[in-house]
This record gives sequence, structure tokens and C-alpha cells, in this order.
Amino acid sequence: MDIRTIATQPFNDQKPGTSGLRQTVPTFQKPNYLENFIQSIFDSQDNYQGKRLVLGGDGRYYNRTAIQTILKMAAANGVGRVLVGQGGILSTPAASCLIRKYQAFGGIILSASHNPGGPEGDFGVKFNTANGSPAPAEVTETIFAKSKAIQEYQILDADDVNIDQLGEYQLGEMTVEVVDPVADYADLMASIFDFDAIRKLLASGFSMVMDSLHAVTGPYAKEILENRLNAPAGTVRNSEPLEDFGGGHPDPNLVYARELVETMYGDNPPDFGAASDGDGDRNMILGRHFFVTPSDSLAILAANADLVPAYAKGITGVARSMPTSQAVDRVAKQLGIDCYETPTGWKFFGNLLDAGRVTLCGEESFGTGSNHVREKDGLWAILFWLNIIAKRGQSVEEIVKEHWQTYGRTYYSRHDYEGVDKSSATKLMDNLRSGLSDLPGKQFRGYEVTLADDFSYTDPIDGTTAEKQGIRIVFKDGSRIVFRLSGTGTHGATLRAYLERYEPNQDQQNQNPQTALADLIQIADEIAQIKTFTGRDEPSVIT
Ligand code: G16
Repeated sequence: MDIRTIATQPFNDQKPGTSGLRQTVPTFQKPNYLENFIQSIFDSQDNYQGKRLVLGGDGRYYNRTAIQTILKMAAANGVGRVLVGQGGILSTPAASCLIRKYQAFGGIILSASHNPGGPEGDFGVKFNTANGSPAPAEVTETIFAKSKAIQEYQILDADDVNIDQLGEYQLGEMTVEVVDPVADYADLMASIFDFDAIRKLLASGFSMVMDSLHAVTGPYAKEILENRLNAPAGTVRNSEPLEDFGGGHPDPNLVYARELVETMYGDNPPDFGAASDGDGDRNMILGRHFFVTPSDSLAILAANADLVPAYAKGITGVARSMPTSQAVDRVAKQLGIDCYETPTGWKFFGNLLDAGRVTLCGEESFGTGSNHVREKDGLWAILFWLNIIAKRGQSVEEIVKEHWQTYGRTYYSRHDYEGVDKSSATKLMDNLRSGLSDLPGKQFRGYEVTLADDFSYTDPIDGTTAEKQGIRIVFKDGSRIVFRLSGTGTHGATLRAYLERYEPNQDQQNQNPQTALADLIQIADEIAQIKTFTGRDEPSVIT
């Protein structure tokens, strides 16, 4: 076996963000850049030699090249067997499913999620631990520390493996198993949902469209929706994963999933529309001329969980990230179950799910999931909605409006200011922080501040703490404004302002959210001086 030890020097920018290391493709193409980070992952782990690793990505540009490098490095570092998705494809939730099912010590997932791809686009590397969850902070901190001290890495001098052909291959002493990326995941979905009921729904004239945005969910959605659930051929649009996502931005929201939005808001639209992102962990749900906010979606899934076979016996608890609206809290209260508030980032749900404290969790950033894997899961959320519709026999809009009547409506919106100068964004946050103690008791347009803090979280299972997780300004009526800087961008800084107002009165539940939140939008600018610090008159993306 020809293992080479290559001398290298550290890079200073390999700190994993909200979800792994994300950089531009040209950054990852710098000599030794990918290798340093992968070696740092191996160096952060103990006793993995001889064990299994799961490997795959969302098919974006550089995926195939990176997979060959990682396979050779895994062989040189003593990994026993690597399960790699055929063609290098594995959605993030499918990778989590494989790690758990085949008891791997971890998984390396190659994706920059919803960020654009291509030679000038973004690339990313995420490491998931043996429970299938994104690596917790102590692991990512160790990886970062290793990356700052690295002097050499190990790589096998060998030919590339044919990752397009299912089967087993030998790479030095390591076995590479090229696996069907879809089958195990599709089986898992069939074990959770009432596929017979969904099949009947789809045979009854109910129409739907799923937009895979030329990203990883195409093959998964085709197998599950068209092959197993008999949806008509063509139900899944843009189903072929492309290295540059067809030039699009694989982000399932009202701005970037434009084609789907036009269909669902056009003449005679289908009954149901859905989309997922680059790596298949996000979801967007639409009805005829109707958009479901992710925060509402989480609350509605929780309120209807008893309609799904896997959750019919009840859910133990729910969790949401801090900026996610409090709609699910009201459902939890009614169900008499716990509701946890965690920092942004799916990794914070892992311990709660492992300990059985929560069954469902979700985030405002178009992510919802459950204890079936340890990642958010786009197709799972779409199937959950289909299962609910099949059982309730109502439209998306009817289900949501009935929910508002029962629990009240939580008006919600996120305003993103993308590509802001980093130092200006930092100054804005510092300025906000320094004024927090003066805010309680102050009135803004009739809203009185009752709490203003920088959110910190202590994990109830392992006691670890995470500080400075976003600035919360809470008003007397429960309305909130939250400010954070995104941890997933690669160009400048992205400021996110999250706005929320509760409306229990049924007569007031049909406003446009931007109108309903107009005062809070003004207050957000007044308190944070967004225009002054960013130089922007309006957000780049409103969701
Ligand atoms: C990632 C994380 C999510 C997070 C989202 C937005 O999603 O997994 O937990 O909510 O980023 O994070 P930020 O506000 O820091 O940009 P994904 O789909 O990009 O992996």
C-alpha cells in the first residue's frame, strides 16, 4: 500500500459555521485546502480505524473530485469501509439515515446546501457523528483547532474508484462500497408514513408538483413520489441533479423557487406544491395561491402528528430554533408536552432527539425533521403534509386557516440583508448589544420592550453552553424582533432580522404579513439602525 505523507501548512479560515465549512469552489481548489480540512476531521476522531464511514454529496461542482480525494485519504488514515452514494450522490438526510442504519462512526457530506454551485459557486464539507447528527460544537472546535496546527496529511497513491457502478472495490486495505443512494432512505419513509393513504389521494385526482431545483432530491422524489406512490410521471420537476443546479439558486423560498411559485400562484394551479434545496434537507410547502411559513408548518405538523403512523402514539416534545416563531409553542402547550428553544443550527437538536425529549423539531429557515434521522429532512416534511392532507381531506389553505382559528395566527417574516460589508455588520451588532440594557421599559410605536438580551443556551443533556446566539427583543404582547448574522454565507456578511407578532383575533388573521408586521419592521430599523449601518434601503430577500 502506497501511503504518502504530504507536508502542508495551515489555513486560517477553516472554522466550521452553522453547518460545516462553506467556501467558494476556488478556495477549496487551493492546493491542500480540502486535504487539510479532511485530515483535521480524521485527527479530531478517536478509534475510527477499521470502522465505517458514509460519504456523498449533493452533486454540485467539485463533488466528484473531492470524493476521490477523500476516499484515498480515508484509506490512508485506516478507515475500514466507506459507503459512498452511487455517482457521489447522497442527500443530507439520506446520509444521516445510512450512518445510523449501518452504524458508521460518522459521515462526510459534501454540500453548501442552498448556496449556488458551479466553478465560481460554493462548496462545503460537513462532518456528522455516529448518531447521524451534524458534529456538535466541541467536535467542530477540535476540527478547527487541528486545522490551525496541521503540518501533514496522509493520502493513498491509487487510481480513482468507479463511483458510478454499484458494488465493492478495494482501495488499499479499505473497502469502498458504492451504494444505491435512494433505497434505504425510501424504505425509511415508507416505514413512517401511510403510503396507502397517500397513494389513494394521488389516484383521486389530487394534483401536485415537486420542484427539485436540479439539486439532490430529484432521484429521491422520483423514486418515492412517482415510483412508489404512483404520482404521474413529470410530477417531479427539474429532477436531474446538475453541477451548477442549472444556473439556479437551489433555495426553496418564494424568491428562488420562482418557477414553482409562478405555477402555484398562476391560473388553475395544482393542489399542492413543494420544493427542496441543494442537499435535500429544506422544504417549502405551497397550496393553491397559498404559502405556508416554515414556522407554521412545524406547528401544523406537531398538531397533526397523530395522523402519521410513526407518531400516532404521541410525540414526546418539540424543539425550535430561537428565531423560529412561537407558533409551535402554543401547540406544545395544548398537547401538554415540552417545547425547547435552541440556537440556530440543527446540531443543537441532536442531544434532545437522542435523549427522547423531543420527537419533532424545526427552524424558520425551511427546515423540519424528527427523530427518524438527525438532520432536517425536506422530503420527509413533504410526505408529512401529503399524509395529513390524505387523512383530513382538506386543502393546504383550509388546514392552515383552521390551525390559526384554533391556536391564533403568528405573523412572521425574515428580512435578509445579504453581502453586507463584514465590519459594518459587526458594528451594527455591537451597537445593538451595547444598548440592550437600556431597552426594557421603552415604548416604540405602542410596543413596550419587556426583554432584550443576547440569547444563550445551556444544553439540558450535556450542560454545554452556547453564547451570543442572536439578539432578542421581546415586547409586552409577545411580539419579537431577533437579529443575527448568518453563519452560512461566503460573501461578506448577511444580517437577518426576524419579525413576529401573535394575532388571536380571527377577523385579523388574513392580512399580508408585511402589512401586519409593518410597525415591527419600522421598530427593527429604529433600534438596529439597519439603513445607517448597511447602507441598504431594503432587504435583499424577504421570506
Ligand atoms: C443551515 C443550518 C440550519 C440553519 C440554516 C441558516 O441550513 O443547518 O440549522 O437554520 O443554515 O443558518 P444561518 O442563519 O446561520 O445562515 P442549511 O440548509 O444551509 O444546511
